[in-house]
Amino acid sequence: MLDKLKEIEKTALTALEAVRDEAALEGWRVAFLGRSSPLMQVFSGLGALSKEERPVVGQQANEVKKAIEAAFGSRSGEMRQAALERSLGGERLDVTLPGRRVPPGRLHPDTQILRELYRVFGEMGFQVYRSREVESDEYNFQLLNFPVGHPARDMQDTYFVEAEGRGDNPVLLRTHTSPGQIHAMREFAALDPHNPPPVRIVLPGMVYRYEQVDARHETQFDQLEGLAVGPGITFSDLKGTLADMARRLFGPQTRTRFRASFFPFTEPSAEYDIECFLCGGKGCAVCGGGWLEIGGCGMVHPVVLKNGGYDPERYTGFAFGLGPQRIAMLRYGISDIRYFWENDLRFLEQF
Ligand code: FA5
Repeated sequence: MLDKLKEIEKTALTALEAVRDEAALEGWRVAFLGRSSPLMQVFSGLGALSKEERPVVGQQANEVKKAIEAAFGSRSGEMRQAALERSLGGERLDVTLPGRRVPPGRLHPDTQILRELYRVFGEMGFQVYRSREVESDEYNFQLLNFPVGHPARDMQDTYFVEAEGRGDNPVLLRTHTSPGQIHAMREFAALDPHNPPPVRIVLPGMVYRYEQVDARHETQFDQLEGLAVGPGITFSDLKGTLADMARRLFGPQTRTRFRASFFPFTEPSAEYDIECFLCGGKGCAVCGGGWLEIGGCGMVHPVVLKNGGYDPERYTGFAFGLGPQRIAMLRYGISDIRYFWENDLRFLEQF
């Protein structure tokens, strides 16, 4: 029986050398490893052998089976490789060569900081609300209490898209995210015009201004607007919310300050600064004078509340407009805002 097994192995391996294609290989597999192959018959006949013979023959049969299977595996691997090479026009494919590293993608620092801001404000109960980038003069200015010809419009030099035939309501690229306040309030107020629900939202997005570009000013940048409207909201709520945001982003020791300012759509209004912790408030390339202006804010003007569908006798609210890129500059120690949209990999790969 042992001789027979040796013979089976020899015949199988010799026959394999003559195999040239997939069909022949399959035929060979059926002949030497299939259910009615001589080897399998040895296995099925084991029960008829004597107690002494059975383990010896069984072990030998297993070894022959392993050898035949290994030969089948390597032959079928060779044939697959040959087929691959044929499909590549005869080019040799070295599967042992290490692959070429594809550098992993990463999030732009601006996206990273925006996501962090969504998280921080989300923890405080604010929802993200998206509004359009192409606006009308009415929404970008008039409903926000900038009448036509008002000098405060000079604060935001505007790119117009279409002016002809539109009188006092040209189409423009929004100069700030504040027009989203009106869209949002109107949408919320429409849910229940006699009893509009409270609003607590942040509105992210690109804004455009015809600016003199420098280390802290771009012509295209983004803002994160915040709006909270409800009965009894006060300036303390605004201060608490922004101070808390800075501490959640930069740590509990972060110092912030409010400076009185003017915006037609808030009263009172303030600028909001964070002390530059890169230089400890001494003044450096990132902040300029020790504090970095992060945003404008204030209590929503009664005219704006009314334009949004909220009765200023019953509701008050606060709003703010932050510069996420300015926040990212502080967070990562970036000294020039122009790096953000230059798409220089040496800059982007650092985040
Ligand atoms: C405004 O745009 C107001 N809409 C903000 C506001 C909203 C006030 C709600 C009150 C209530 P301002 O022009 O100051 O304000 O811009 C707000 C922030 O955007 C600035 O503090 C700064 O962080 C950022 N910013 C302004 N101009 C530029 C610019 N050219 N490049 C980069 N960031 C800018």
